[in-house]
Amino acid sequence: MKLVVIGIGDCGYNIAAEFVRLGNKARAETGVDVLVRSYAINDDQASLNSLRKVGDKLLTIQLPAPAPSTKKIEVGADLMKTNGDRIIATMRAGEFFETDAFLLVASSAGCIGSGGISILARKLKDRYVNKPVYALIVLPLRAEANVPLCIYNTALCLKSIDRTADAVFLFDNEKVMSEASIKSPASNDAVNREIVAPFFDLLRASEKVDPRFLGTSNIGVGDIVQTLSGWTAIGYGTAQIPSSGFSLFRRSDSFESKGEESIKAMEAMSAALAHFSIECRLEDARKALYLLCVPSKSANINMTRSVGNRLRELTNNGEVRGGDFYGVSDIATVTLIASRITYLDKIKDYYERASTVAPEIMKRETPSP
Ligand SMILES: Nc1nc2c(ncn2[C@@H]2O[C@H](COP(=O)(O)OP(=O)(O)OP(=O)(O)O)[C@@H](O)[C@H]2O)c(=O)[nH]1
Ligand SMILES: [Mg+2]
Repeated sequence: MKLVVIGIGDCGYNIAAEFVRLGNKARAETGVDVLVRSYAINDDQASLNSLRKVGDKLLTIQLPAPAPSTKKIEVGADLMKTNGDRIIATMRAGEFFETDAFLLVASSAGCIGSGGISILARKLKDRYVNKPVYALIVLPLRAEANVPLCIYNTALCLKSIDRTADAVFLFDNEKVMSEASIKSPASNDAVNREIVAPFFDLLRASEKVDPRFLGTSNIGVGDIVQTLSGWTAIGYGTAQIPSSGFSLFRRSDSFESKGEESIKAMEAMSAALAHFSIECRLEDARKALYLLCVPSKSANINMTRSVGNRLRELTNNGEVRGGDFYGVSDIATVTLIASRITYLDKIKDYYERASTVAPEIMKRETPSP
């Protein structure tokens, strides 16, 4: 799948840059292009300048800085209403022909990104009616999550992007950080690497890869598009496959070794389930997708079936798509997507708390007569 990634605000532009690195890795390892272009949109010229070294797949677009009065989401939305058409005009529309989908990225708690993302998503949807527009939203850390403005911006951002984008990938900063054992929130780069990592196999497997990498049942761009809808979580996990030179008497095609390798696929699946980008219950997901990547010498059709059957069980017979492809290292990797999730504790909590803090925010922001 070929993406145009558009990052808005600080968090958005950092992740847009990380997608460039992911695109470079996909080209180097599999010879496929999964990133058409990344755009980084921000009001801070200095930070945009610092992205120049990322390479020419990343283009930066500057927004005028809003008046420093407030960081309310409405300010970011107004800024994008005024500048959105100019931003789209500066993009290389000729490249959108080969693009399968747009992926817009922002944090929910800030102002520029959280306010701008739904406005830009709407403009892109109106202009490119047949292209899916997906969003990737980063939810705040626990330490920030009690700040009234942060709750207010997050709830409004979620409400508006849910109405606009075809699917919304949710990433809980707190969950990503703690599961990757990232010590400090200052290490945004490490968090951002964790955020883009689950997209690697997914994007490259759905491209026309070298036949060496083709598995027993391949997924295509259509499978991803058919799966993605509404609130979406993504995760991936790995398991080391014992090398076949391990024992003199072990044959890699023996019944025992195939059984052992299937166990490794299930182990990678368990790791993926534990590393979803947001806490969710799979029985609340109406759609799901799995992708298994194993070295070709270890592959067998039962592995893929086992992963698919388990996902069907967990989603209560939800609409499940999936497939496999071959990697080069002795590792089994499982990528999982849970989509059209009907209930998420985190979202319910933000919506409830926003109704409590909204009057206070309004009062604070209304100029006295
Ligand atoms: N994962 C991740 N989170 C980030 C990053 N930068 C900021 N955040 C989170 O994003 C939120 C703040 O939003 P920003 O993206 O900085 O805000 P903005 O869109 O630039 O808007 P302003 O408030 O006007 O600066 C906080 O919850 C931060 O923890 C990043 O590079 N990666
Ligand atoms: Mg900012």
